Order: sequence, then structure tokens, then C-alpha cells
Amino acid sequence: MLVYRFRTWVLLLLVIFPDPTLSHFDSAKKKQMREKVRKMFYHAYENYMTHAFPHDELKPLSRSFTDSLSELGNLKLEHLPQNYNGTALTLIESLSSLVILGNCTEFERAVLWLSENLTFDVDARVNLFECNIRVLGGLVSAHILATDSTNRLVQGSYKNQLLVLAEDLGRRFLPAFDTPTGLPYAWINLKYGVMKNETTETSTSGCGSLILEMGALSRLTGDPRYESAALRALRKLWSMRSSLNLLGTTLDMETGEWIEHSSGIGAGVDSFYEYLFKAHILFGKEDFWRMFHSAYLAVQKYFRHGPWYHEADMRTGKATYWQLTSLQAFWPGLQVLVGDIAAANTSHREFVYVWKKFGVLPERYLLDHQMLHPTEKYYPLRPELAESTFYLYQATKDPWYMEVGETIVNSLNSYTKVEGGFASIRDVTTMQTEDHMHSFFLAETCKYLYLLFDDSFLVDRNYIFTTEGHPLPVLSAWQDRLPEIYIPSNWTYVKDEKKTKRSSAMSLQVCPALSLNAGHGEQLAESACHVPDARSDHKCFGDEDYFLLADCTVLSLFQNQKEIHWLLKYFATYKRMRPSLKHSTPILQTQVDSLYWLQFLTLVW
Ligand code: DMJ
Repeated sequence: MLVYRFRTWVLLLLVIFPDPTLSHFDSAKKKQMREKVRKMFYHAYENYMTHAFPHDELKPLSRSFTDSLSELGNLKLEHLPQNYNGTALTLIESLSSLVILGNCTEFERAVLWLSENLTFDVDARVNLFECNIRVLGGLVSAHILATDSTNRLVQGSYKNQLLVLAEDLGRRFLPAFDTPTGLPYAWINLKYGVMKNETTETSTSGCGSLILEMGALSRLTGDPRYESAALRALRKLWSMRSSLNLLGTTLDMETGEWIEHSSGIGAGVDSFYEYLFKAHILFGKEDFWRMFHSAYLAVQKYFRHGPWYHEADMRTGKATYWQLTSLQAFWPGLQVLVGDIAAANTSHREFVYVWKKFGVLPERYLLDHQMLHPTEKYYPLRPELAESTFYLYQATKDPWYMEVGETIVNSLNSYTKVEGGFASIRDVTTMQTEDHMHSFFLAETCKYLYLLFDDSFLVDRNYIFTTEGHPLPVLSAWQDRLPEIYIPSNWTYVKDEKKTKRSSAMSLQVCPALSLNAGHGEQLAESACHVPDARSDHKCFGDEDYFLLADCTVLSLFQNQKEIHWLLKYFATYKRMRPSLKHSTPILQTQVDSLYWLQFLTLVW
């Protein structure tokens, strides 16, 4: 009897609040969340400025610093410099975030300090990829923001100091590309160039994620060497793909041979895919689009399993490692830009589930054993889930994504905030903290969370974000003529022969829309995005598993097998259909949601 009454109440509540995704997010709540993120940013920034600046990164537990630029990507911590005192890495990484938060005064102060004090003439061996995305990207982006009159910055006193610094750094990169293959060394000494007996091992992202920053540098300085070095490396890398259009993770840049044939969308490869597509948006070259399109199809075909992405051997396409990694969480964000919103939403939901399960995203989770990786249980304040959440909210305006943002903000504040800043998590099972705040926390994590709740920076502007979250404007002057398949909309401006028109990355139609009836005897359209899973026998979390886990409290109220069956059936149809509604207005979504719930209730009752 008690159970019966309780069930009636639950169902009545469901009628009153028909859509579980309906949100409490009104503009006051949005503002409140924005202010919460602003506070986080300044807590991190001020602690860095007080205890670590001008060194590279903050150690928030001991309130000290680490000169970590030469440690980035340096897993064995080899060849560390003796007399290196940092290059204010976290300050450089914070520049574009300061502008987005509207703090022109602090931005100006930082620009002035950097122009008077920063030098790259230091005996430090750094990772080309890391230095490119963090330092070169940070400087180039900040230079563009400083010269953009709409930001009303540096009232007349800005004389391209950041560009001069960026060019100096870019010049120091060039010797790394002076190789027979055109593939760059992974390491370069900023003062002395490539070191003797330098390792020839590098990664796919190390060779393939340089084009945005180096291309922008060439466009800004008129010196084509940076862009052509990055382009040559990218083309060579692409020529090394397998017949399945897959690439490995590590390679020998001298011989052009693969070392690690297994790869996925995570560590060592992630930004390679991102840069193919974003380079196409930024520079408009069809070439980038063709490469990206084939690469994207191959990823969806060989790595995807339902909402998850495993690794596969580039030669055979056979699955190798069934692991979820925290870095992979950027993929739904990229899929939003591509226009594959349904796929983005499905994967994103699973990352959110894992975030909620552990409180933050663990670095590696073994999908086949459903357990954490024994040694990679850490969470170093990574931004990827916040990034995808921001993109999905931009595309759908579904307030549910703001709720996800709120979850992320609350977790960061409860588990990682310490008096001296924000600390990485060493082990997500104990939430033990570690004495390190990575610069990307300010460059990306805080920035994407802020933009989720306040995107006023983006209004009437066309920016793409580099892999480190630094905005670059999409300018018709930087673009080749774009192909006809573009449909004018509101993302990028392109110059046609006669007139300037707007064009959109989201209108490229990479994937056909999912048929709403698919799964009811109808065949799904065979496409890159909706190909059947490679291994149907493999068990990962599916829709129903997720639902069972997430909503077991509601389910446990239904004792009768028949009711559970109806419930599952309705949720399955509803969940299959809902992503495609993400393109529609919130009102339509709510109406459809309500109808579903009412229909469901009539049937069960
Ligand atoms: C960032 O430095 C960049 O986003 C990079 O491409 C990989 N991820 C880290 C932060 O997690």
C-alpha cells in the first residue's frame, strides 16, 4: 500500500514536471554561476601571481612554484635545465581568459610586464607541441585581442610587443623542422636549437597540431616560413596513414615509420583531428576538409562503440585497448563544430556519467573491466568535459548542459580548491590532492566554464578556440575561396568572388540526421556517423544500462516486470529520439517531452 502511494506521488510529480531535463536555470542562476566561475578564476590567478609568478606554474599546496615548461610532455624528466627560471607560463596562458572575463586593466598590466621582461633566449629544452599550444598560441591570441578595437584595450600603448615575442619564439621553433621528412623533432632547446643525439620519437599530435598557431603567426607577420613548416609536417603525417585512413600514436620523425600502431582519439592523437578541422575553418583550404572528412569517417568506423571510443590498430582496424580517457572528452565538442550533434550528445552523456560516478573524470578507465586503470587514477584539472559541455550548450541551448556545468563547478570547488589555488587530484578514489595547478586550468577549464554561463564575448564575433582554448578570429582575409557545399549561416565569414558571405562549420552536413523511426524495423542510414559497432558482442554501457544505473531509484518503485518493460521501452524510444530534437527550440523539446511522459503514464496506468 505504502509503495503504491509512493508510486502515485512519483508519477504525479512526473506529470507536473514532465521533463527530467527541464532546468532551474534562469538568468539569475546563470549570473550566479558565472560569478562562481569568476571567483574560481581569480582564486587561481591571484594565488599564482602571489606565490609563483614569474615562474611557470603554481604549487597550490606548498604555495610555491615550479618551472615546468621543460617538464611538459617529459615523462622521464630528462635533460632538465640548470639555469631556467620560468617564462611566466601561467600568465601567458591567462591572457585571453582575462579579456573574456572583461578585465582589461589586468590584461594591460600583464602585456606590459611580458613585453619588458619575457625572453626566450633561455637554455631550456622544451616540447615543441606544448610550447606551441601554450606559449605561442597564448601570445598570438593575446596579440589579436590587444589589437581588436572592440576590446578597448591598451589605450594606444600597444605596439605589437606580443607579436614580436611570438615571432621570436616561432623563429626558435624552425630548426626543429629542418629534417629530411619535414616532420619536426619533438624537442627543441630554445637557445641552442635541436640538441645532439636528440630523440627522433614523436607523436601524431606533436607533428599534426601546429598549423593553427604557426599559420596565424605567418598571416600576422607576413613571413610564410611558420605556416609552410607546419603544413609540410601535416601533409607528410597524413601521407603515412594506413589504407583504412588511420594513423598510429607515435612515430620516428627521421625515418617516417610508425612506432605505436595502436591509436584512438585520446593522448598523442587528439588535437591532430581537432586541427585538421579547425584549420579548415580558419584558413578555408579544401585540403584540410578532405583530410578531416576521411579521418573522421575512419574514427567513427573503427574506434566508436556505441557512445564510447576504444583504440584500434591502424593497419587492421581491430580493437586494441578498451579504455576511456579523460582527454577523449574533447571529442563531443569537436563533433558539435562538425554538426554531428546527436553523436556528440550521446558520448558527452557518458562522460558526464563517469564524472558523476567518481566526482571528477579519472585519467583512464578500463571499459572492458569496468574499473579504474591501476596507476592512472588522477585528475589534473583537465578542461575537456567543460569544453564539450560549452559547445553542446551553444548548439542546443538545452539548459541541461548548464546543470552539467554546475556539477563540474561544484566538484572543482569541493575537491580541488585549497587555500593556495586549485590542486590536481592524485587519486579519484581518495580525492587525495597533488601540489600542482596546470596552466590549462586558467587557459581552458575556467574559460569554458565561464563561457558556458556567459557567452557575451562571442556575440557578433567569429572565433575558433585552439586546443589550449586560445581564441583566434575567423577572418575572410585568411581564407581561401570556400567550396559551394557551404550554407550561409552564422559561424564564419568567407569572401566569395563578389561579396563577403557568412558560412558555417555546422552546416557542412557530415552526417545525415538520424531517422526518428530507426530501430523499428527500419535500417539506419549507413554513414560515417551511424555505422554499426565493430564488435556487437562487446559490452559497454548502453542507453538502457545507463538509464538503469542513473534512474534506479525511480525504477525500484516499479515492482512489476511488465511495468519495468514498458518503462524501459519508453525511455529507449525517448532517448533515441531526444538527441535529434536538440536542433529544435526548447519549447518544442518540452512539448515532445511532455507528450512522451503523458503517453507513457497512460500506458502504464
Ligand atoms: C591541453 O593542454 C590541451 O587541450 C591539449 O591538446 C590536451 N589537453 C590538455 C589539457 O588536458
